[in-house]
Amino acid sequence: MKKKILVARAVFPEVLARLEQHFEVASNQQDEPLTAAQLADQLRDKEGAFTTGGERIDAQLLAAAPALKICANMAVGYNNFDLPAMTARGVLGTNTPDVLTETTADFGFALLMATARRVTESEHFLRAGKWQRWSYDMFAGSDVHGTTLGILGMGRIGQGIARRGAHGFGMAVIYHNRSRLPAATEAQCKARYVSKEELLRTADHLVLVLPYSPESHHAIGAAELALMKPTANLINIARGGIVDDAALAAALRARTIAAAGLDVYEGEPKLHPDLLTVPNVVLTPHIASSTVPTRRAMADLAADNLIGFLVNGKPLTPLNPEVLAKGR
Ligand code: 8YV
Repeated sequence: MKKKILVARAVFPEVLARLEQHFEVASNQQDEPLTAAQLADQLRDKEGAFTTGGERIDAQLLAAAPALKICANMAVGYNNFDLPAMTARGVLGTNTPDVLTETTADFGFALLMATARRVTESEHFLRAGKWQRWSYDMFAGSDVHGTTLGILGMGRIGQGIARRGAHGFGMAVIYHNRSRLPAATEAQCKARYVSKEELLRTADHLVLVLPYSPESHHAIGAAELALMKPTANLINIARGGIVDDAALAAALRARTIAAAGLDVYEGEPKLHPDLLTVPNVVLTPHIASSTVPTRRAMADLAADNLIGFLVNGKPLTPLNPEVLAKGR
């Protein structure tokens, strides 16, 4: 008898077909996000769940899903998982590291450059039919090459952005992280470790790539923004909630920083209304990992985790391997 799983959001049909070879699959190909109550109801008799960052897995949901053994997230971030609660109930969590690193670093750089060079603001101007003549300071932005790139959160994606900045654009790279990187990694990235305060005060372009946790909630708020240079740009490809979006919108409006590039938002897909009216911000809808090959690789890895664990007993990228040690 095939085990039952839920695929909580729409996914590539090829990946769904592969899962159907191994499991009895309930899928949400119509892609209506499930409420917490609908998710709990759907998971009542399931052993596995294919989730995305939008599905919250917490103690309340787990209590309603007694058969659940694994939640395979199609994301590297897993702040939608209450991992201690999952571990307490013997439920394995898996994520999709590595397969999205370079693609996401590419996008971090794309957003940095679009922000510095005012790409979307100038396109809106053009589309609105406002371009009448050339002028010497038209959409004059910030340089990227030869400036100082600051990175907050120096994991795999942060290192990818550092390499691009240092080797491709001759940027001086500084970073702050919970722990300092080994000297060899710092050398590869040409990155220098600094305090958070020095990072904020010195960076011309500050890129946020740290995971969301209660400790990183509003890591960038009014006080931190006040330390940044008035010419600096802030890029957030990490998670909504790391930046206090109201404080950021105020800083952008007052031009105490030059501009921001945002891919993630507090309470997304809703945005703080002020972010929609300030001109000096580039806004994208959480697409940093979204290339066809990378999203496919993420979906494949999430599927491989389900098959690996529920069929063969061996998940590829477990987040709480202590569950495996318990022999469940
Ligand atoms: C996903 C992400 O698109 O991997 C992550 O952590 O933020 C994105 O790549 C998103 O989480 C949907 O699952």
